[in-house]
Amino acid sequence: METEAYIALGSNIGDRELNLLRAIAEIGKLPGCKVTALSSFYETSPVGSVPQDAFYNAVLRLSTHLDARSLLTHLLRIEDESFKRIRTVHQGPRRMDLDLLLYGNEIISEDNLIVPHPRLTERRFVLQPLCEIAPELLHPLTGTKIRETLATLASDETVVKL
Ligand code: PH2
Ligand code: MG
Ligand code: MG
Repeated sequence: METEAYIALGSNIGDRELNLLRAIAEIGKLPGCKVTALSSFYETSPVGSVPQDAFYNAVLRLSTHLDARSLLTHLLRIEDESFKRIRTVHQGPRRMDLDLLLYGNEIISEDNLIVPHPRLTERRFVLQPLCEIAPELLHPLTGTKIRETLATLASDETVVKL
């Protein structure tokens, strides 16, 4: 069965644009996967308690035959192998962060696999690119459209379309 999944990409170390482009290419090569939509790239102010450089963020839609757990395993492998991610500072700087935002309408709550992504509705750096490619998409838990969630979001993040 084919499922539409949404993945958030983020990078704030090295050549951020090139990192995003490489990650998109890698995701598109995963078995049984096809990238069917891609947002613009955005430069975004860092969110959270760790002081760090600005990010490039984007969101893509993937049509996939992989189940959610296998897809997540592949995403973490790309972070580790292709971008040599070292997990030191929690929520700290990284060459590539790949987060599974949505997997069809599924609601999953397992170790290291929570879908929809719990912070999806709070972060402009995710909602804005997601809204660009899926404004009418309904959040599986709240039933709210992405564009409505974005319109009512109170957040002082700077998110600039590149
Ligand atoms: N990722 C984080 C923490 N803070 N801020 C921005 N702007 N973009 C991110 O991708 C991001 C962040 C941890 O995953
Ligand atoms: Mg993240
Ligand atoms: Mg992550």
